[in-house]
Amino acid sequence: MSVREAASEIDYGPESAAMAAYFAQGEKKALALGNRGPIRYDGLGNIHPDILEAYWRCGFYVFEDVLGANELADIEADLQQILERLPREKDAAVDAQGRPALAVDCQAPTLFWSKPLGDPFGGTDLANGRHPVKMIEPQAAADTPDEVVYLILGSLQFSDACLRTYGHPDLLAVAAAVNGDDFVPFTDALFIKEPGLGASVAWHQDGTTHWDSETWDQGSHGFNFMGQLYGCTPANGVWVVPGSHKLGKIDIAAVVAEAGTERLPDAVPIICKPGDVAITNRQTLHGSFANTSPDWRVTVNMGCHRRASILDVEAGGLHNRRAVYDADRIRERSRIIGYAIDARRQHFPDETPFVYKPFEASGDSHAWDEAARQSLHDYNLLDLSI
Ligand SMILES: O=C(O)CCC(=O)C(=O)O
Repeated sequence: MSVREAASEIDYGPESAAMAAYFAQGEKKALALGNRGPIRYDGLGNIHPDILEAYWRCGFYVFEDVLGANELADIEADLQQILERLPREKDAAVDAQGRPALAVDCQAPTLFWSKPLGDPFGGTDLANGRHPVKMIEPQAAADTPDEVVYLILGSLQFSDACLRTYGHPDLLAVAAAVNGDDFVPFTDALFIKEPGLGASVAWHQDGTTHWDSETWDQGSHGFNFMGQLYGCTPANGVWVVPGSHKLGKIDIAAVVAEAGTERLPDAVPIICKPGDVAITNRQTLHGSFANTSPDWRVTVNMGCHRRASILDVEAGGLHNRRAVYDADRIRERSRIIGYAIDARRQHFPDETPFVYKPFEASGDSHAWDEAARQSLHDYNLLDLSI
């Protein structure tokens, strides 16, 4: 069975017409921003300055056609395995076939559940209270499960294909151009927004640490790459308020109150085809609606920081336990970059692999093999959440 089996559209009840108009207007505005296209380089081999200008202006950019058909097929095959191995219900130790379920032996926060079309974080104190307003929770169909997994952290331990995407040389070149040659990982995730089931992620800004820092700027809290397996639409994708990453900490409750609706008038959807990869500044005001559409949205999410934003900073809470991120922890967590590059080199031998400058300088080398795969169990205990 393909994970893409069709589902029927769920509506927003009395809000349906307003949602449809919002989606249509948002899409039009998004496509006029001038922040999309293939990853391009200038004559010196640097990421093209026009791309960086548009990214810093808007707070997001859509890189088109980054992942080819074979790579997408590999990700889809891994996704299928992951879905089959999920606990058959929340807190179950086994999957639908009675086998030990995915992640039951993980200590790190790994599987995130929600009621169908719910908003598990909005209007709660969870995640340092960063999602102050609840989104609309449309009524799901009667025959849906009580809860579904919509987010998997530490996802690279479950998918070689996602690991290889992480090692994509053009994406890593973008990471270096935005966060510096010594960029570091943050967290990795799969967002799974199943049609008629997928939860919303209420409006929020991601950062928790540097808002009041003297050195705060528009890039202090890094970015997320969002690789799209099936593409994303206004109905199932992430929405962003362009330019909001420059504004500092936003009073989100006040913004929603002033708008009189969670359909924030300045927000636009990230629109992608299968194989496009968006980059989104974590300081932008962003969120996503419950997936009432008939289309799957599966995002391979790869977070990335500036080393200077992390080194010797004490933080944590949502993705990992509170800790001071010293150089040893950063080096250990950064192994994933080395493994990803090597896994990709083995699978795509005709591609020129990315050279990660910190490993070139330190002489660290990372061979992707079975022992390395085993060593990734629970690797996200060392996530670098700020
Ligand atoms: O993919 C989504 O729906 C939400 C993503 C998000 O909020 C994030 O990556 O910070």
